[in-house]
Amino acid sequence: MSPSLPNPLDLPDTDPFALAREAAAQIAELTGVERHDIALTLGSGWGRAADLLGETVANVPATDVVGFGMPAVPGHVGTLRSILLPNGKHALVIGARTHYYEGHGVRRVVHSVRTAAATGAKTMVLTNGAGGIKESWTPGTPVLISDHINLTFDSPLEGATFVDLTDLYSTRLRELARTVDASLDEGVYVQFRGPQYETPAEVQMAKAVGGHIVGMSTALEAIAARQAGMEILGFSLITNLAAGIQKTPLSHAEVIEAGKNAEAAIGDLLARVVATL
Ligand code: 8IG
Repeated sequence: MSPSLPNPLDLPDTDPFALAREAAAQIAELTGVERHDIALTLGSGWGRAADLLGETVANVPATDVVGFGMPAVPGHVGTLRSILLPNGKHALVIGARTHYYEGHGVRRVVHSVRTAAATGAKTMVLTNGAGGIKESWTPGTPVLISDHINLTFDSPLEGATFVDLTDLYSTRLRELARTVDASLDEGVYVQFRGPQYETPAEVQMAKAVGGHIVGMSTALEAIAARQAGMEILGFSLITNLAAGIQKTPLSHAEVIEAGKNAEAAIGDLLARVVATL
């Protein structure tokens, strides 16, 4: 898509589900893979996993697919990668996440998830880098997401669309993940709007309402994935302790560094988990 054209998702008459089906048809055309079985969104620190999952069949710049915007970080075009898993299934790896804090609205945030569903994917693996509230989690610890609290107070659902969110982060898939690594801890993910990190008081609030992980993604995507009928597996890489839990200020550089150090281990973990799905 040319950067000079408006994103159709920003136009009031666009049906986001019809656009997701259009995007899925383009992915089938561009990758030569008719249907995908599993989709993964790889967040901060998780990128290495793509190389370990299986054989890359095609790697398409996300901007070639309708509804996917230009990257937030210029020069870093996200890709949609089709991977043939050792078990013969096809995985779609989404390396182009639109964050809520970019301010383009929720339709853009969840377009990749809706597109993944339209490619045929029945399982959605959502990963992110995040801050930890539990002091036992040292930077570099991967944890399962057991539930979420959506502090954006926004929603991908439009109109009177009443969607049940019980067991949103599938107990079945968490149990499967623990067959690969029995030591995996889990926690409740709290999505803040961002892009600023929390104040220490906000972290205490998140803790008081039952949160264990703080981040800026995933919850809105999980709601859209559930609406689309997918089964969801969520992983956070704890790259830092949340503000005020750790005694030093948070820095993006520190977060990137922790992600890099953990990359090989969590990539291997994720590849092994995906092999069981
Ligand atoms: I990486 O501490 C990462 N992302 N909101 N808070 C929030 N998002 C994050 C954090 C954090 N670390």
